[in-house]
Amino acid sequence: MKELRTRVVIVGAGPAGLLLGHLLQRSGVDSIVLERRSREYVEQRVRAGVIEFGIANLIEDAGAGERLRREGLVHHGVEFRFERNAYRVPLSELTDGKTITVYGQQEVVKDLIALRLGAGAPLLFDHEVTTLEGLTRDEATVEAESVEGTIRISCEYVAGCDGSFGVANRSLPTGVLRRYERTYPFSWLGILAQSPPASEELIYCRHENGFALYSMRSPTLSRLYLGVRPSDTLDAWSDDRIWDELNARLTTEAAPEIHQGPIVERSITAMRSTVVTPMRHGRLFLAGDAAHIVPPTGAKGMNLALADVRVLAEALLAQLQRHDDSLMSTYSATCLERVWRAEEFSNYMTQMLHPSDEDDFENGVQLARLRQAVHSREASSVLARNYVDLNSL
Ligand code: RFL
Ligand code: PHB
Repeated sequence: MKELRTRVVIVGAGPAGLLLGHLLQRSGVDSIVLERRSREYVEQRVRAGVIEFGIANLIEDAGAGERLRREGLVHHGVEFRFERNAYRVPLSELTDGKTITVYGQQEVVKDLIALRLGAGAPLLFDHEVTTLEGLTRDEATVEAESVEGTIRISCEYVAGCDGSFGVANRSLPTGVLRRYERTYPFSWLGILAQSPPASEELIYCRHENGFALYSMRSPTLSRLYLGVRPSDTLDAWSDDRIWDELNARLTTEAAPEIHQGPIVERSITAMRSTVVTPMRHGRLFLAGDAAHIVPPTGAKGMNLALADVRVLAEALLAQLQRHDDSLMSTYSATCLERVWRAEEFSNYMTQMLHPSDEDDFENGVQLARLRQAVHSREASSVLARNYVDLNSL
C-alpha cells in the first residue's frame, strides 16, 4: 500500500473541492484532491449554469475568473411566463446594479483543474475514497482505491466535497448526524441543444402541462428543461415530444417560437431538498452537495457549494497558519444559516412554478404568488436579491 502525508485531503473534484484546493494552494497550504471519476468525465458533466454576483467575484478574486469574465454571459434580468403572458423582473435595477453570469459549471471545473495541474498540485483522478478514519483523533487517515491499488493518506483535516452520494456524509456517526429531507413529485428533463437561444435572458415558465425553463450556454447552445413525472424515463421522451412540449409550454403570442436544433445531451434529475447537520465532525468538514441539496429551480446548488468553500478555506487557513480555531468552531453554524436561506428560496421557486395535477387549491395559490412576484415591487425586490446574490447577503 502506498502511504502519503499532506495537511488537507479533499474528497471530490467538483466545484467545491477544486476551489478549496486552489484557495489553499494559493496560500501555501498543501492538499491532495481525490476524485473517483476520470478527468474527461468531470469536465463533460453538464449541470448548473447560473453564477451569482458575489460568487463570480469570488472566482475572479481567487484568480480563476479569466475565461468566466471573457466568455460568461452577463444578465440583467430574468423572465417569468404564466397564463401565456411574459413578465420581466429587472434584476439589476432591483439590486443596485448587480448581475448574474451564465457560465457552465463544467467550464468552472475545467478552469480550476487547469490551474491546479498548472501549479503542479496533486489532483488524483480515478481514485475512489473508501474510508475516512481518525476523525476525532490526533490525525485523520483517508484510504482510496484505484487500478494501481490502495493509497493511504495521513492528514490534519478532511474536506468532504464529494456530493450527496459520497463517502463523507456517511462518515458522521448516526448519533451525531441529522438529515432533513423533502422530495418533490416531479423531475426535470434537461437538454443541451445546438440552437441559438431564442431569448437573451432566462425564462422560467409555469404552464398547466408543467414547468419549463429556457437557459443557454453560448450564442449557439441552448439549455432547456421540462418538468416531468418522477417515473418518466428518457425513452418516453423522443426529440419530437420534447420540442412539442417545450413549444406548448414556453411560447406566448408575443414570442411564438423557440429555436430547435440537434440535442447533444439529455438527462432526467429528481428534485429534492436535503440538509445534513452538523457540517463538521472532528477533523471532517462537509461542503457543497455533500452537506445539502437544493432543487435546481433557484439556481443555487453550485453557488452554495462555492460559498461554503469560501468559509472553509478561511477557517482552515486560520488554524493551519495561525493556530486560530475560532472560524473552524463556527463553520457549521455560519454555513447553515445561509444554507437554510437557500433552501427556503429554492423551495419557494419550486413550489410556485410546478403546477399540481390534483390540487387546484395549490394551483390557485401558486398563481397568486407568481402574480405578486412580478407585480409587487417589494416581492420582485426580494426575489431579485435572493436570485442574484443570496450567498453573499
Ligand atoms: P459535485 O459537483 O457533485 O462534486 C462531487 C465530486 O465528488 C466525487 N466523488 C468522489 N470522489 C472520490 N471518492 C468518492 N468516494 C467520491 N464520491 C463522489 C464525484 O465524482 C464528484 O466529482 O459536488 P459539489 O462540488 O458540491 O458541487 C455542487 C454542484 O455540482 C451542484 O450543486 C449543482 O450542479 C446544482 N445545480 C445548479 N446549481 C447552481 O448553482 N445553479 C444552477 O443553475 C444549477 N442547475 C444543478 C442545476 C444541478 C443539476 N443536476 C443535474 C443535479 C441543474 C441540474 C439539472
Ligand atoms: C441552467 O442554465 O442549467 C440553469 C439555469 C437556471 C436554473 C437551473 C439551471 O434554475
